[in-house]
Amino acid sequence: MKTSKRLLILMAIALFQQGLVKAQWTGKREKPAHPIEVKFGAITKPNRTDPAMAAFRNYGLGQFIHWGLYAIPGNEWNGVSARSGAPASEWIRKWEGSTVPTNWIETYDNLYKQFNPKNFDAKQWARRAKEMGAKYVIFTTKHHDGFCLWPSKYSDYTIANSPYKKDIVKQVVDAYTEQGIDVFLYFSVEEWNNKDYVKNIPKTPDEIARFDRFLKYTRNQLLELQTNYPKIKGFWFDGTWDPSWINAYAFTYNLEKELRNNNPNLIIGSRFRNDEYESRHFDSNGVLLGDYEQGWERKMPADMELLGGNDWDCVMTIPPNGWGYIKNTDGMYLKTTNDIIDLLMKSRAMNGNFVLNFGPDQNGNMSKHENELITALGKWTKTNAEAIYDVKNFPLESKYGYYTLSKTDPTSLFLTVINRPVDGILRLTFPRNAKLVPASAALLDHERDLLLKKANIGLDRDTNTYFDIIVPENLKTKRAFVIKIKLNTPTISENKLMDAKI
Ligand code: FHN
Repeated sequence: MKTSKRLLILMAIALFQQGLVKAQWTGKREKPAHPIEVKFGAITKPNRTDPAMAAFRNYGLGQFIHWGLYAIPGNEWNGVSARSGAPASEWIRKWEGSTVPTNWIETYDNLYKQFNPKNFDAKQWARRAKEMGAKYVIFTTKHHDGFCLWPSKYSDYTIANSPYKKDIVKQVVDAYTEQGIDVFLYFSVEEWNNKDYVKNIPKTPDEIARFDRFLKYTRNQLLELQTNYPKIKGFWFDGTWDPSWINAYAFTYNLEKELRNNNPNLIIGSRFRNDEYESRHFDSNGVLLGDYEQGWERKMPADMELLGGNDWDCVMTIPPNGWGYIKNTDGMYLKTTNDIIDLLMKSRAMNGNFVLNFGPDQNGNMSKHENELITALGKWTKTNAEAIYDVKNFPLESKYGYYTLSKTDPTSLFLTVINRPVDGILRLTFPRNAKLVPASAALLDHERDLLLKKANIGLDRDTNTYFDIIVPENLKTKRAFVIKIKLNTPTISENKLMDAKI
């Protein structure tokens, strides 16, 4: 390598190590030509092959639930909206500006005295999640406000001290597990109202002592969750961005090891910790820190290249933002069933899971829109299950929608049609030298066979070959539909034809 290029790389590493250049959350990781020594890097190997991770890869659809004290205000207080003052509904404690109510933080921190969700029925939630087609749930045990939905013996700010009293986390874990839905516990490290929490790197003896207590407290709570709820499949960490936590890399490394030793099948995403150079999600050599990439939040990777072959999931809100309950959604765009189907199948086509968030109200009810989505999505996922679960990426793209390929039968290809062509002809483009090409097609919903013809559009020096699937004119669609395409080896006559000399 030329000296100047080497110099540039060394300078970049030096800036990175000094924290002057920070890695982005998501995006393509270039593996450096000269990896640096990383002591607190990844603990597990990328693309784990054990049954727990194999199950993760097949989940397809997940449900996220954000539930806590923020459900009581529902993004407003005494009729005044927090929209212009709080970053999101579950962040309402951080309400600032001209609209914030007097003594707001005190009011918020006392909301636990009224948390008594009279309609909460974990079994009903779980039944509905199953109906929707979710195979895993991520449930907030504790969000940034620090309120614990389980009776933690390490805090007084818990459900045990609310009028409701009963352990909500236990009910969720049991009910979802009973429905065959795997449970992941969301856990925010950052705590806004914990006196021991220090945001910046602790410097004074007092800060050092406080943050040390906070780290012990965090460890205790995580071990407590593991002990109380042994059925959980993983943790979904959040609030791990503050300099104090980033600086505690040796502690977090050991804690991850401990959690994994307690349960070798445990799944932890890339948000839990960073390496000794402040590199989050990926270590300084671009290696994923955790079992799957966990940075795709309210955004979807544009293409497979960005994913670098890592496992991943995308978590998504129904409104543009706001994970907790929002009483008044007037004027907000709420994603529709068709939007969700599009995002779900886009994720599946790129080997990822799609996780849809729900924010129940203070009584434990889902909103009308959420309920409608569950029902409509459930209908769709039931009909099209073959295209959603147990599938993987197929290395061709389609302008009509998304391909997914069965993992168990490499001759079963699915095309989710999002964009129905005006002329009713879905023209599939395959490379001329493809070993397997479309041989027959059928609609998944009606199991109706569709006409499939070979097309020859005679482009000069064309390296592709074309197959037309005819969509019947009388097929009424208000949602995307899936075509199951059976693949087979090309017939000899086709090859001959395509090879004909002129
Ligand atoms: O700040 C939180 C936010 O409230 C929400 O919990 C999301 C869910 O992915 N995570 C954080 C932002 O990254």
